[in-house]
Amino acid sequence: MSIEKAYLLAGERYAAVGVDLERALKTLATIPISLHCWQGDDVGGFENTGGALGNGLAVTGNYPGKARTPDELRADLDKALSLIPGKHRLNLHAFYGEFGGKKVDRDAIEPKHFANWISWAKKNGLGLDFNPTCFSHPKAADGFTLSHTDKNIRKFWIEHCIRSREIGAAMGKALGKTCVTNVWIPDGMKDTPADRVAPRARLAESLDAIFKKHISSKLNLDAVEPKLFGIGSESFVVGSHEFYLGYAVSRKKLLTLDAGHYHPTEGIADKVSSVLQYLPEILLHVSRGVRWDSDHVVVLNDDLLAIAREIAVNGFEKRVHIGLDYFDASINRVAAWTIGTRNMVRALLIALLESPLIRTAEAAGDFTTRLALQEEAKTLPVGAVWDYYCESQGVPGGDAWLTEVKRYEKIVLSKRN
Ligand code: RNT
Ligand code: ZN
Repeated sequence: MSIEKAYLLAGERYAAVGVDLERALKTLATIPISLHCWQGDDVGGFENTGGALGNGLAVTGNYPGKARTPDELRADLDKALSLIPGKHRLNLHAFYGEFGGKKVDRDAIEPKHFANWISWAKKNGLGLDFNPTCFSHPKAADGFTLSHTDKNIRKFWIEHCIRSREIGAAMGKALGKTCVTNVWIPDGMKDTPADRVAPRARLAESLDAIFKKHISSKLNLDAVEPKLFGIGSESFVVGSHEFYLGYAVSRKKLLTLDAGHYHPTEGIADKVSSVLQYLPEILLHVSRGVRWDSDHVVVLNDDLLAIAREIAVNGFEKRVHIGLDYFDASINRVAAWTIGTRNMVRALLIALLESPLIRTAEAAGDFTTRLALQEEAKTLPVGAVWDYYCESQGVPGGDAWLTEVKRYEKIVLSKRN
Protein backbone atom coordinates (compact mmCIF):
# COMPACT_ATOMS: atom_id res chain seq x y z
CA MET A 1 0.00 0.00 0.00
CA SER A 2 2.83 2.41 0.80
CA ILE A 3 4.06 1.97 -2.77
CA GLU A 4 0.76 3.20 -4.10
CA LYS A 5 0.66 6.06 -1.63
CA ALA A 6 4.15 7.17 -2.63
CA TYR A 7 3.12 6.90 -6.28
CA LEU A 8 0.09 9.13 -5.76
CA LEU A 9 2.18 11.72 -3.94
CA ALA A 10 4.76 11.60 -6.72
CA GLY A 11 1.94 12.09 -9.21
CA GLU A 12 1.14 15.44 -7.62
CA ARG A 13 4.73 16.60 -8.01
CA TYR A 14 4.87 15.53 -11.66
CA ALA A 15 1.45 16.98 -12.46
CA ALA A 16 2.71 20.34 -11.22
CA VAL A 17 5.29 20.34 -14.05
CA GLY A 18 2.84 19.09 -16.66
CA VAL A 19 3.67 15.36 -16.65
CA ASP A 20 0.97 12.70 -16.94
CA LEU A 21 2.32 9.66 -15.08
CA GLU A 22 -0.26 7.20 -16.32
CA ARG A 23 0.41 8.03 -19.92
CA ALA A 24 4.16 7.73 -19.39
CA LEU A 25 3.81 4.27 -17.83
CA LYS A 26 1.55 3.12 -20.65
CA THR A 27 4.15 4.16 -23.22
CA LEU A 28 6.97 2.60 -21.22
CA ALA A 29 5.21 -0.77 -21.25
CA THR A 30 5.27 -0.77 -25.07
CA ILE A 31 9.06 -0.33 -25.45
CA PRO A 32 10.91 -3.64 -25.78
CA ILE A 33 14.58 -4.06 -24.90
CA SER A 34 16.48 -6.79 -26.70
CA LEU A 35 18.46 -8.71 -24.11
CA HIS A 36 21.72 -10.07 -25.46
CA CYS A 37 21.98 -13.82 -24.96
CA TRP A 38 25.77 -13.62 -24.75
CA GLN A 39 25.87 -12.12 -21.24
CA GLY A 40 24.79 -15.54 -19.93
CA ASP A 41 27.85 -17.55 -21.00
CA ASP A 42 30.62 -15.03 -21.63
CA VAL A 43 30.08 -14.96 -25.42
CA GLY A 44 30.83 -18.68 -25.61
CA GLY A 45 28.14 -20.16 -27.85
CA PHE A 46 27.25 -23.83 -28.20
CA GLU A 47 29.34 -25.08 -31.08
CA ASN A 48 31.80 -26.85 -28.79
CA THR A 49 34.56 -26.33 -31.31
CA GLY A 50 36.85 -25.11 -28.59
CA GLY A 51 37.30 -21.84 -30.47
CA ALA A 52 38.38 -19.27 -27.91
CA LEU A 53 36.85 -15.82 -27.79
CA GLY A 54 38.96 -13.37 -29.73
CA ASN A 55 38.68 -10.82 -32.51
CA GLY A 56 38.76 -7.90 -30.11
CA LEU A 57 36.13 -9.24 -27.74
CA ALA A 58 37.25 -9.85 -24.18
CA VAL A 59 35.34 -11.06 -21.16
CA THR A 60 37.02 -10.80 -17.78
CA GLY A 61 36.10 -12.62 -14.59
CA ASN A 62 35.28 -16.20 -13.71
CA TYR A 63 32.22 -15.95 -11.51
CA PRO A 64 30.84 -19.45 -11.00
CA GLY A 65 27.62 -20.70 -12.60
CA LYS A 66 27.78 -19.73 -16.27
CA ALA A 67 25.26 -21.43 -18.56
CA ARG A 68 26.76 -24.47 -20.29
CA THR A 69 23.82 -25.55 -22.42
CA PRO A 70 20.96 -23.89 -24.28
CA ASP A 71 18.53 -25.12 -21.61
CA GLU A 72 20.61 -23.56 -18.85
CA LEU A 73 20.86 -20.31 -20.78
CA ARG A 74 17.10 -20.23 -21.29
CA ALA A 75 16.48 -20.97 -17.62
CA ASP A 76 18.79 -18.10 -16.63
CA LEU A 77 17.02 -15.80 -19.07
CA ASP A 78 13.65 -16.85 -17.66
CA LYS A 79 14.91 -15.84 -14.24
CA ALA A 80 16.23 -12.46 -15.40
CA LEU A 81 13.10 -11.72 -17.43
CA SER A 82 10.93 -12.46 -14.39
CA LEU A 83 12.69 -9.60 -12.60
CA ILE A 84 12.50 -7.01 -15.37
CA PRO A 85 9.29 -5.03 -15.90
CA GLY A 86 7.71 -5.11 -19.37
CA LYS A 87 7.72 -7.43 -22.41
CA HIS A 88 11.06 -7.75 -24.11
CA ARG A 89 13.09 -9.54 -26.78
CA LEU A 90 16.09 -11.81 -26.99
CA ASN A 91 19.08 -11.11 -29.20
CA LEU A 92 20.75 -14.34 -30.35
CA HIS A 93 24.11 -14.93 -31.98
CA ALA A 94 24.42 -17.58 -34.66
CA PHE A 95 26.77 -19.77 -32.62
CA TYR A 96 24.02 -20.29 -30.05
CA GLY A 97 22.27 -22.67 -32.46
CA GLU A 98 21.51 -26.20 -31.33
CA PHE A 99 23.36 -28.61 -33.55
CA GLY A 100 22.57 -31.91 -31.82
CA GLY A 101 26.20 -32.72 -31.17
CA LYS A 102 27.01 -32.50 -34.89
CA LYS A 103 29.63 -30.23 -36.39
CA VAL A 104 27.67 -27.70 -38.40
CA ASP A 105 29.99 -25.01 -39.71
CA ARG A 106 28.87 -21.41 -39.90
CA ASP A 107 28.21 -21.62 -43.63
CA ALA A 108 25.68 -24.41 -43.04
CA ILE A 109 23.41 -23.05 -40.32
CA GLU A 110 19.66 -23.27 -40.89
CA PRO A 111 16.47 -22.12 -39.19
CA LYS A 112 15.97 -25.64 -37.80
CA HIS A 113 19.00 -25.15 -35.55
CA PHE A 114 17.07 -22.40 -33.81
CA ALA A 115 13.76 -24.23 -33.46
CA ASN A 116 14.03 -24.51 -29.68
CA TRP A 117 14.81 -20.84 -29.33
CA ILE A 118 11.83 -19.96 -31.49
CA SER A 119 9.42 -22.11 -29.52
CA TRP A 120 10.80 -20.78 -26.24
CA ALA A 121 10.30 -17.22 -27.50
CA LYS A 122 6.80 -18.03 -28.67
CA LYS A 123 5.87 -19.55 -25.34
CA ASN A 124 7.09 -16.43 -23.54
CA GLY A 125 5.67 -13.90 -25.99
CA LEU A 126 9.14 -12.58 -26.82
CA GLY A 127 10.52 -11.29 -30.09
CA LEU A 128 13.90 -12.51 -31.37
CA ASP A 129 16.78 -10.64 -32.95
CA PHE A 130 19.77 -12.24 -34.64
CA ASN A 131 23.46 -11.84 -35.48
CA PRO A 132 25.85 -13.71 -37.72
CA THR A 133 28.87 -14.75 -35.63
CA CYS A 134 31.93 -13.59 -37.56
CA PHE A 135 34.45 -14.25 -34.77
CA SER A 136 35.74 -17.09 -32.55
CA HIS A 137 36.34 -19.26 -35.59
CA PRO A 138 39.46 -20.54 -37.43
CA LYS A 139 38.43 -18.59 -40.54
CA ALA A 140 38.43 -15.36 -38.49
CA ALA A 141 41.64 -16.14 -36.63
CA ASP A 142 43.79 -13.66 -38.57
CA GLY A 143 41.35 -10.86 -37.84
CA PHE A 144 39.66 -10.63 -41.24
CA THR A 145 36.32 -11.95 -42.47
CA LEU A 146 34.16 -10.13 -45.04
CA SER A 147 37.09 -7.94 -46.12
CA HIS A 148 39.64 -10.76 -46.25
CA THR A 149 42.08 -10.82 -49.16
CA ASP A 150 41.25 -14.52 -49.70
CA LYS A 151 38.18 -14.85 -51.87
CA ASN A 152 37.24 -18.21 -50.36
CA ILE A 153 37.26 -16.86 -46.85
CA ARG A 154 35.09 -13.95 -47.92
CA LYS A 155 32.76 -16.42 -49.61
CA PHE A 156 32.49 -18.46 -46.41
CA TRP A 157 31.47 -15.45 -44.32
CA ILE A 158 29.13 -14.12 -47.01
CA GLU A 159 27.32 -17.46 -46.97
CA HIS A 160 27.14 -17.33 -43.17
CA CYS A 161 25.58 -13.87 -43.28
CA ILE A 162 23.13 -14.81 -46.03
CA ARG A 163 21.95 -17.75 -43.94
CA SER A 164 21.75 -15.52 -40.87
CA ARG A 165 19.30 -13.20 -42.63
CA GLU A 166 17.20 -16.16 -43.61
CA ILE A 167 17.18 -17.40 -40.04
CA GLY A 168 16.18 -13.90 -38.94
CA ALA A 169 13.31 -13.95 -41.42
CA ALA A 170 12.22 -17.39 -40.18
CA MET A 171 12.18 -16.04 -36.63
CA GLY A 172 10.21 -12.99 -37.69
CA LYS A 173 7.70 -15.16 -39.48
CA ALA A 174 7.27 -17.72 -36.70
CA LEU A 175 6.80 -15.08 -34.03
CA GLY A 176 4.91 -12.46 -36.00
CA LYS A 177 7.49 -9.94 -34.77
CA THR A 178 10.12 -8.45 -37.08
CA CYS A 179 13.65 -9.67 -36.38
CA VAL A 180 16.61 -7.30 -36.63
CA THR A 181 19.71 -9.08 -37.91
CA ASN A 182 22.89 -7.18 -37.15
CA VAL A 183 26.19 -7.63 -38.96
CA TRP A 184 29.32 -6.88 -37.00
CA ILE A 185 32.76 -8.02 -38.13
CA PRO A 186 36.10 -7.63 -36.35
CA ASP A 187 38.15 -6.76 -39.45
CA GLY A 188 40.93 -4.31 -38.75
CA MET A 189 44.63 -3.82 -38.08
CA LYS A 190 46.77 -3.38 -35.00
CA ASP A 191 49.22 -1.21 -36.86
CA THR A 192 49.08 1.46 -39.52
CA PRO A 193 47.84 0.00 -42.79
CA ALA A 194 49.41 0.80 -46.12
CA ASP A 195 46.10 0.35 -47.89
CA ARG A 196 42.85 1.47 -46.32
CA VAL A 197 40.98 1.44 -49.59
CA ALA A 198 41.02 -2.15 -50.82
CA PRO A 199 39.69 -3.74 -47.61
CA ARG A 200 36.81 -1.27 -47.56
CA ALA A 201 36.03 -1.90 -51.21
CA ARG A 202 35.99 -5.65 -50.49
CA LEU A 203 33.72 -5.15 -47.48
CA ALA A 204 31.23 -3.11 -49.50
CA GLU A 205 31.23 -5.79 -52.19
CA SER A 206 30.70 -8.58 -49.64
CA LEU A 207 27.84 -6.71 -47.98
CA ASP A 208 26.14 -6.16 -51.31
CA ALA A 209 26.36 -9.89 -51.97
CA ILE A 210 24.86 -10.63 -48.54
CA PHE A 211 21.94 -8.27 -49.00
CA LYS A 212 21.27 -9.12 -52.64
CA LYS A 213 18.21 -11.22 -51.96
CA HIS A 214 15.14 -9.22 -51.03
CA ILE A 215 13.61 -10.16 -47.71
CA SER A 216 10.39 -8.56 -46.53
CA SER A 217 11.01 -5.86 -43.93
CA LYS A 218 8.04 -7.29 -42.04
CA LEU A 219 10.12 -10.40 -41.34
CA ASN A 220 13.68 -9.18 -41.12
CA LEU A 221 15.53 -5.88 -40.98
CA ASP A 222 19.26 -5.69 -41.71
CA ALA A 223 21.60 -3.63 -39.56
CA VAL A 224 25.32 -2.88 -39.85
CA GLU A 225 27.52 -2.00 -36.86
CA PRO A 226 30.51 0.33 -37.08
CA LYS A 227 33.28 0.86 -34.58
CA LEU A 228 36.33 3.06 -34.41
CA PHE A 229 38.85 0.85 -32.65
CA GLY A 230 39.27 -2.48 -30.90
CA ILE A 231 41.80 -4.70 -29.25
CA GLY A 232 44.02 -5.75 -32.14
CA SER A 233 42.42 -3.17 -34.43
CA GLU A 234 43.75 -0.05 -32.73
CA SER A 235 44.97 1.62 -35.90
CA PHE A 236 42.37 0.66 -38.45
CA VAL A 237 38.84 -0.74 -38.48
CA VAL A 238 37.55 -1.57 -41.94
CA GLY A 239 33.90 -1.02 -40.96
CA SER A 240 34.34 2.43 -39.47
CA HIS A 241 31.54 4.87 -38.64
CA GLU A 242 31.67 6.72 -41.95
CA PHE A 243 31.92 3.49 -43.88
CA TYR A 244 28.73 2.08 -42.44
CA LEU A 245 26.87 5.37 -42.22
CA GLY A 246 27.37 5.78 -45.96
CA TYR A 247 26.51 2.15 -46.53
CA ALA A 248 23.33 2.29 -44.48
CA VAL A 249 22.11 5.50 -46.11
CA SER A 250 22.86 4.36 -49.65
CA ARG A 251 21.55 0.80 -49.21
CA LYS A 252 18.64 1.59 -46.88
CA LYS A 253 19.92 -0.48 -43.98
CA LEU A 254 19.72 0.15 -40.26
CA LEU A 255 22.81 1.64 -38.65
CA THR A 256 23.79 0.14 -35.30
CA LEU A 257 25.13 2.59 -32.74
CA ASP A 258 27.09 0.82 -30.01
CA ALA A 259 27.77 3.03 -26.99
CA GLY A 260 31.23 1.50 -26.55
CA HIS A 261 32.46 1.97 -30.09
CA TYR A 262 33.42 5.63 -30.12
CA HIS A 263 36.04 7.81 -28.52
CA PRO A 264 35.64 8.01 -24.76
CA THR A 265 33.95 11.42 -24.71
CA GLU A 266 31.89 10.80 -27.85
CA GLY A 267 28.41 9.66 -26.83
CA ILE A 268 25.89 8.02 -29.14
CA ALA A 269 22.91 9.99 -27.80
CA ASP A 270 23.66 12.97 -30.02
CA LYS A 271 23.93 10.74 -33.07
CA VAL A 272 20.32 9.53 -32.85
CA SER A 273 18.64 12.68 -34.12
CA SER A 274 21.33 13.10 -36.77
CA VAL A 275 21.15 9.70 -38.40
CA LEU A 276 17.36 9.59 -38.13
CA GLN A 277 17.27 12.54 -40.55
CA TYR A 278 18.38 10.09 -43.23
CA LEU A 279 17.50 6.62 -41.98
CA PRO A 280 14.02 5.45 -41.10
CA GLU A 281 15.23 3.14 -38.32
CA ILE A 282 18.34 2.37 -36.32
CA LEU A 283 19.52 -0.22 -33.79
CA LEU A 284 21.28 0.59 -30.54
CA HIS A 285 23.78 -1.56 -28.69
CA VAL A 286 23.55 0.00 -25.28
CA SER A 287 26.78 -0.72 -23.45
CA ARG A 288 29.24 1.00 -21.14
CA GLY A 289 32.82 1.44 -22.12
CA VAL A 290 35.28 2.13 -19.33
CA ARG A 291 38.43 3.58 -20.90
CA TRP A 292 37.94 1.32 -23.93
CA ASP A 293 35.19 -0.78 -25.54
CA SER A 294 35.10 -2.79 -22.34
CA ASP A 295 31.43 -3.76 -22.37
CA HIS A 296 30.73 -3.11 -18.69
CA VAL A 297 27.22 -3.63 -17.29
CA VAL A 298 24.96 -0.71 -18.15
CA VAL A 299 24.51 1.66 -15.21
CA LEU A 300 22.21 4.63 -14.78
CA ASN A 301 24.72 7.31 -15.73
CA ASP A 302 24.47 10.48 -17.78
CA ASP A 303 25.28 8.66 -21.02
CA LEU A 304 22.41 6.24 -20.55
CA LEU A 305 19.98 8.98 -19.54
CA ALA A 306 20.93 10.98 -22.61
CA ILE A 307 20.36 7.99 -24.92
CA ALA A 308 16.97 7.20 -23.38
CA ARG A 309 15.94 10.83 -23.53
CA GLU A 310 16.64 11.16 -27.25
CA ILE A 311 14.38 8.17 -27.89
CA ALA A 312 11.51 8.88 -25.51
CA VAL A 313 11.21 12.64 -25.62
CA ASN A 314 11.20 12.64 -29.42
CA GLY A 315 8.78 9.74 -29.72
CA PHE A 316 11.33 7.58 -31.58
CA GLU A 317 10.32 4.34 -29.83
CA LYS A 318 9.22 2.74 -33.09
CA ARG A 319 12.25 3.86 -35.09
CA VAL A 320 14.98 3.02 -32.59
CA HIS A 321 15.42 -0.66 -31.77
CA ILE A 322 17.03 -0.93 -28.37
CA GLY A 323 19.47 -3.78 -27.78
CA LEU A 324 22.00 -4.31 -25.03
CA ASP A 325 25.61 -5.35 -25.55
CA TYR A 326 27.87 -6.01 -22.59
CA PHE A 327 29.49 -9.01 -21.00
CA ASP A 328 30.70 -9.23 -17.44
CA ALA A 329 31.86 -12.50 -15.91
CA SER A 330 33.05 -10.98 -12.63
CA ILE A 331 29.57 -10.87 -11.07
CA ASN A 332 26.48 -13.08 -11.10
CA ARG A 333 25.48 -13.15 -14.78
CA VAL A 334 21.73 -13.21 -14.15
CA ALA A 335 22.18 -10.14 -11.95
CA ALA A 336 24.23 -8.49 -14.71
CA TRP A 337 21.34 -8.92 -17.16
CA THR A 338 18.83 -7.75 -14.57
CA ILE A 339 20.80 -4.68 -13.48
CA GLY A 340 21.56 -3.52 -17.01
CA THR A 341 18.08 -4.08 -18.40
CA ARG A 342 16.31 -2.55 -15.42
CA ASN A 343 18.56 0.46 -15.85
CA MET A 344 17.66 0.78 -19.52
CA VAL A 345 13.95 0.67 -18.65
CA ARG A 346 14.47 3.05 -15.74
CA ALA A 347 16.30 5.52 -17.96
CA LEU A 348 13.38 5.42 -20.41
CA LEU A 349 10.99 6.06 -17.53
CA ILE A 350 12.96 9.10 -16.43
CA ALA A 351 12.94 10.36 -20.02
CA LEU A 352 9.20 9.84 -20.36
CA LEU A 353 8.72 11.89 -17.19
CA GLU A 354 10.51 14.90 -18.62
CA SER A 355 8.50 18.05 -18.15
CA PRO A 356 7.21 19.57 -21.41
CA LEU A 357 7.83 22.97 -19.79
CA ILE A 358 11.54 22.50 -20.48
CA ARG A 359 10.95 22.50 -24.22
CA THR A 360 8.49 25.34 -23.95
CA ALA A 361 11.11 27.40 -22.16
CA GLU A 362 13.67 26.65 -24.84
CA ALA A 363 11.27 27.52 -27.64
CA ALA A 364 10.63 30.84 -25.92
CA GLY A 365 14.36 31.50 -25.68
CA ASP A 366 14.22 31.28 -21.88
CA PHE A 367 17.35 29.24 -21.28
CA THR A 368 17.40 30.18 -17.61
CA THR A 369 14.13 28.37 -17.01
CA ARG A 370 15.31 25.46 -19.16
CA LEU A 371 18.40 24.93 -17.01
CA ALA A 372 16.50 25.46 -13.77
CA LEU A 373 13.84 22.87 -14.65
CA GLN A 374 16.39 20.40 -16.01
CA GLU A 375 18.18 20.53 -12.69
CA GLU A 376 15.05 20.40 -10.50
CA ALA A 377 13.89 17.35 -12.47
CA LYS A 378 16.89 15.40 -11.21
CA THR A 379 15.46 15.10 -7.71
CA LEU A 380 11.79 14.56 -8.52
CA PRO A 381 10.48 11.35 -6.87
CA VAL A 382 11.09 8.99 -9.79
CA GLY A 383 11.86 6.10 -7.41
CA ALA A 384 8.24 6.00 -6.27
CA VAL A 385 7.06 5.83 -9.88
CA TRP A 386 9.59 3.12 -10.70
CA ASP A 387 8.55 0.93 -7.75
CA TYR A 388 4.91 1.32 -8.70
CA TYR A 389 5.65 0.44 -12.33
CA CYS A 390 7.58 -2.69 -11.31
CA GLU A 391 4.79 -3.88 -9.03
CA SER A 392 2.14 -3.17 -11.65
CA GLN A 393 4.15 -5.32 -14.10
CA GLY A 394 4.38 -8.12 -11.53
CA VAL A 395 8.09 -7.77 -10.75
CA PRO A 396 9.77 -6.63 -7.55
CA GLY A 397 10.49 -2.91 -7.12
CA GLY A 398 13.52 -1.70 -5.18
CA ASP A 399 16.26 -4.26 -4.56
CA ALA A 400 13.91 -7.15 -3.72
CA TRP A 401 14.86 -8.82 -7.03
CA LEU A 402 18.34 -9.43 -5.67
CA THR A 403 17.05 -11.83 -3.02
CA GLU A 404 15.56 -13.89 -5.83
CA VAL A 405 18.82 -13.92 -7.80
CA LYS A 406 20.75 -14.97 -4.68
CA ARG A 407 18.26 -17.78 -4.11
CA TYR A 408 18.64 -18.90 -7.74
CA GLU A 409 22.40 -18.79 -7.38
CA LYS A 410 22.23 -21.02 -4.33
CA ILE A 411 19.87 -23.64 -5.71
CA VAL A 412 20.82 -23.59 -9.43
CA LEU A 413 23.98 -21.70 -10.45
CA SER A 414 26.23 -22.94 -7.67
CA LYS A 415 25.50 -26.55 -8.70
CA ARG A 416 27.14 -25.95 -12.11
CA ASN A 417 30.83 -26.62 -12.46
C1 RNT B 1 31.76 -5.86 -30.95
C2 RNT B 1 30.34 -5.48 -31.22
C3 RNT B 1 29.40 -6.63 -31.34
C4 RNT B 1 29.59 -7.71 -30.28
C5 RNT B 1 28.47 -8.71 -30.21
C6 RNT B 1 28.85 -9.94 -29.46
O1 RNT B 1 32.57 -4.76 -30.76
O2 RNT B 1 29.90 -4.59 -30.25
O3 RNT B 1 28.11 -6.15 -31.34
O4 RNT B 1 29.79 -7.18 -29.01
O5 RNT B 1 27.99 -9.00 -31.46
ZN1 ZN C 1 27.82 -4.11 -30.29
